[in-house]
Amino acid sequence: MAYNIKKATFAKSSSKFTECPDDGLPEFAFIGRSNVGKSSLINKLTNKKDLAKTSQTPGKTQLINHFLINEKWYLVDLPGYGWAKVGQEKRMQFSKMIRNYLLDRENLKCVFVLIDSRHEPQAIDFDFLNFLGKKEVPFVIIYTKIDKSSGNQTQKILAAHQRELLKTWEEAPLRFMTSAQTGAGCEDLRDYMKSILDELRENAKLDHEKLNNDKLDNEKLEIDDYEVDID
Ligand SMILES: Nc1nc2c(ncn2[C@@H]2O[C@H](COP(=O)(O)OP(=O)(O)OP(=O)(O)O)[C@@H](O)[C@H]2O)c(=O)[nH]1
Ligand SMILES: [Mg+2]
Repeated sequence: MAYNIKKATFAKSSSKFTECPDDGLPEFAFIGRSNVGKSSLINKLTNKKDLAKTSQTPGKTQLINHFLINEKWYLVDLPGYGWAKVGQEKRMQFSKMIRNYLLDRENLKCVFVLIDSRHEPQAIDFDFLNFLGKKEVPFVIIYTKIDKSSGNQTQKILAAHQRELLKTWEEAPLRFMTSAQTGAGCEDLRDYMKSILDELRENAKLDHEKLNNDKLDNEKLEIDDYEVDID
């Protein structure tokens, strides 16, 4: 049965990763170029039109925004990345805030990298994927706005992306096709998040059992606190 998001509420906006919620709940972060549709997709996934602020003007989301889902985990809306001109060179730029968040946030379970399904492969997205790969940050790719092109056109663009991905990756990363307009792909995405949360719960259980088997002292059984309950 499809996994439902029954409750979604705004939790907190943070300007530093150290200000993010410290309750240890698992989370998934949405990142991608400005205007790619991060905030819109969060709203569609949660069926709440105005949960995350959206805008036609790029750069709307400036802070790290946490939304609490079913009171057990978070969706995180991040600012978009872009190019910055450094001297003569153009360099990929994302703030120290995002970098620290991506590299040091322990309860970040998967990064969703959003890419506009209408565009040929862009260096900035691939640079970002390579950065995540090098740093071993788990991620999947989410293509957005598939309602805006024909199926054929989207397939052509996707094939070009696939070729580009296979230049770097032995296997292409997991990919989802979505639309925040029609809701396409949202069910798959929610199910995917649930599968990660289930796995976390299983692992927490196994850790707990192992601790018991090892007859470690009671203090260590505080692992109970970590148990992930998502229903
Ligand atoms: N047709 C269509 N429009 C979309 C879709 N997703 C987003 N949009 C539109 O694209 C624009 C940008 O959407 P946002 O969700 O604000 O984009 P963002 O990635 O959060 O942008 P920043 O916060 O500025 O980085 C808005 O005008 C949305 O209505 C989609 O799936 N289909
Ligand atoms: Mg946004």
